[in-house]
Amino acid sequence: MADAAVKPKLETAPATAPEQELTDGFHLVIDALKLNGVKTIYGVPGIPITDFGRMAQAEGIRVLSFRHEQNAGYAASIAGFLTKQPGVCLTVSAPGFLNGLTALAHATTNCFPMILMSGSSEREIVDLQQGDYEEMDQLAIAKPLCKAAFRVLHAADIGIGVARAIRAAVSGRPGGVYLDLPAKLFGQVMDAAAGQKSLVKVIDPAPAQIPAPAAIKRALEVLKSAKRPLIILGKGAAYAQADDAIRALVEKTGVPFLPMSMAKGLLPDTHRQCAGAARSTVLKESDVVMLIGARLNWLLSHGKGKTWGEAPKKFIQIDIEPREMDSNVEIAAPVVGDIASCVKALLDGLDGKTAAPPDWAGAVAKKREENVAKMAPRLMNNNVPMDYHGALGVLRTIVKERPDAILVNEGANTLDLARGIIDVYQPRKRLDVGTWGIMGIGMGYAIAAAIETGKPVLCVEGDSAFGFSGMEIETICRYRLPVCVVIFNNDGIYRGTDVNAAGADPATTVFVKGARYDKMIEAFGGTGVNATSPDELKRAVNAAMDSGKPTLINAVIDPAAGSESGRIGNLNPQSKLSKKQ
Ligand SMILES: Cc1ncc(C[n+]2csc(CCOP(=O)(O)OP(=O)(O)O)c2C)c(N)n1
Ligand SMILES: [Mg+2]
Repeated sequence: MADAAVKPKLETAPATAPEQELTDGFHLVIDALKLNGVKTIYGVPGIPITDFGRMAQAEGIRVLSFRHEQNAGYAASIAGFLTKQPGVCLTVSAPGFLNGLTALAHATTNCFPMILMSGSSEREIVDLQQGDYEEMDQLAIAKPLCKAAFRVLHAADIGIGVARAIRAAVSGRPGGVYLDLPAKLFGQVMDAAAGQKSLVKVIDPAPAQIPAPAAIKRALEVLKSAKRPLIILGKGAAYAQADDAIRALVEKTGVPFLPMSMAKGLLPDTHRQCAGAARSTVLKESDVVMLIGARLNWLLSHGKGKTWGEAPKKFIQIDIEPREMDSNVEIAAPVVGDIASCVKALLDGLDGKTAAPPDWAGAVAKKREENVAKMAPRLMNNNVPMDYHGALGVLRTIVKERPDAILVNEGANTLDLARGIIDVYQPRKRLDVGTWGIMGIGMGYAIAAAIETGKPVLCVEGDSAFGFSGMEIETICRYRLPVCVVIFNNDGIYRGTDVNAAGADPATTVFVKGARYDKMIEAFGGTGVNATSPDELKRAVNAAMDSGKPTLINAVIDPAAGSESGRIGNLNPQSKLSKKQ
């Protein structure tokens, strides 16, 4: 069966040319992907792509089968972030496609290069709406949710279709691309040599975009005029893999830097210029802010309002997308180009007078040290039941001792507190909910992080967050991945203490009390541990990281310890009528 699927059926060659070697749509897609360096596909099999998955595997592409397409899609999206090459997700028609679509939209929002390749039903039937198996006009639905969408109808166009998808995903501002592959395409047969010739190797898929010298000069002048400068590093800066140049720019200027969540580790959080623990001070008091691959979206309060204080500010913004400039506030010095080229040009233009005034750098460092010292005793508490600080204090030490491990993090309190408490020491080691604050990235990210980097992965998950992708622990066990999942089990969303005063149903935010998530992984041969104290947690995580075996630790957290929506409770709409007592 598998053999029959792997080989193109030569007997279908026309009788007039029995010696002619043929290829088909299946193989042309595989060859096009391989030609362009795609090594891994994340997906879920089914009609019409089951044989495609088998053949791709047989041809040496790693095809990872998930339990739900959304998780495969998140895996592909983060593979794109980690590698700067489009992560590929493969889905079946209509329902599978829709399941993958959230991840495609997520990739686009987060500027991760990804290609969602989906099988689709017969065009003739879909377009006449005659009720085909899994009928859906997928291309039309995908279009508004991604950066680009393409459909290939002829085998001879597969090479161009794949090339367009790759280039669209990675060039300029990266994003999600949809590639529609109708069922009939896979079976189309053509001359093998002509097929081979039709393939396209994408040359220089993400061309450097060099900033204008005048833009660099303007940016340096604004920076030089600063009394209280600040650099904000976004995940675009992490994506750029311009780590040495960024570090050199920060260190040569002496400017305090604030890493956004997934930019943590570009320079270690323990770096003397890191203003992570003095965030509110630097946002309020800075007078010149240089944004490197960071957008002034909700995560930075749109660059205005209370968070940013009274002092007038000038922004320098480095971004590859010109339309990002002035999106929320005026940008005094827009620098449009790819981050590596822009940062290098700025470095070349530094003249020694661009350093941050020492009194400002000193004041920021002092504030940071005060805040770190204030937090320290809370992180050492050995309370039972555990609170977030006690449990995260343990994980903080473990990550310090294992700086090359990748940290995946989602939840509300579990996210916000872990982001602040767990220091990151190397670039691209912290992967989290991103721009949308999306729940469900956990297991997909963990799987892709392990596959793409070969490094051990530590997932710090709220119990609700984990539930969105929990079934993928089977996938983790099946592929024997070095993933340790720690579930902060506080019996619910934000807290486990809510009561429904009006009836017998549980409150909307609570789960089964005392649930034992650790038992889930045992069903698949993984290691489950129930940890009730920081000491137990520490032992269990260290054992998991040493062994590299799939492990799930149920960390029992005080159900009363969290707060509503973690750190972003202010975003909940309030009405005078419904205001909480
Ligand atoms: C896809 C999606 N659905 C729903 C939400 C709303 N939401 C935000 S945080 C959260 C779960 C928080 O609970 P948990 O993960 O247990 O973290 P805790 O605060 O309890 O530590 C939910 C459901 C979301 N962000 N994304
Ligand atoms: Mg919870």
